Amino acid sequence: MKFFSIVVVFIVGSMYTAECAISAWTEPVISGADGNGAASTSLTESDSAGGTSITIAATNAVSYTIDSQTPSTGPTFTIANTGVISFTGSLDYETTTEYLLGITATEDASNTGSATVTISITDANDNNPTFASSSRGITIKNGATAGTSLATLTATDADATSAFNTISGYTISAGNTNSDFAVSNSGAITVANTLDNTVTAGYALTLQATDGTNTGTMEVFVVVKTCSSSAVAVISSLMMVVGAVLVTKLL
Ligand SMILES: [Ca+2]
Ligand SMILES: [Ca+2]
Repeated sequence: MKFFSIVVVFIVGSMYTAECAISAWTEPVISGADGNGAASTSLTESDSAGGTSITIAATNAVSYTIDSQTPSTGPTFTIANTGVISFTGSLDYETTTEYLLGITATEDASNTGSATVTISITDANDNNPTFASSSRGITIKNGATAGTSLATLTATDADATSAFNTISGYTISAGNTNSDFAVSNSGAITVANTLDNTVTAGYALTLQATDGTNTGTMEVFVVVKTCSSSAVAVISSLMMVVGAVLVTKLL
């Protein structure tokens, strides 16, 4: 009768080995980029399938199988008879932060051993800042002076850790004719120069948010209207701005 101890950290060296051809798992070996000789290791969610080598070893084992994967969703882990673990699919820290693999090592039909390998997933900056909507139209009074508020538009970031999800700043990356608008690091857009719709009647601002590495954008269509402008005229002006942008992009 054979008996193997299954523990997260494989402390099995001297236990229940007398009858076993597979005397025990060796000091579990996890080699490769993440190798540290322990029964747990980590992958970064940006690691590509097949790009990372995790190897375990059991004394006298000639084959290995993965009997269980928890959770079973997401990538599928496989193990070769050499003990090399790989996966297909992709990792996503925002979905799953840890996988437990129940692994059996086999020498022959009557000599097996099992263990659990814990694979922790670490976060990567794989999500861009995003705004609630891709575009927005805003009207502002003709003659508005510097400092007048236009709008505050903020972005969010789906990465799980603050190192990767903090919006560090906003910029107006396009469409800011004459630098007539400014944006703060909190997404507050203000007038920078007195607006004159006889000079510039509308703007198509590209507002950009960054997490320090990745960026996300939205379009802000601004119509500078006089007080007497009718609703129809304002909408017409807004349509002209949007149309002009679309034509520009198509060209
Ligand atoms: Ca991010
Ligand atoms: Ca992430």
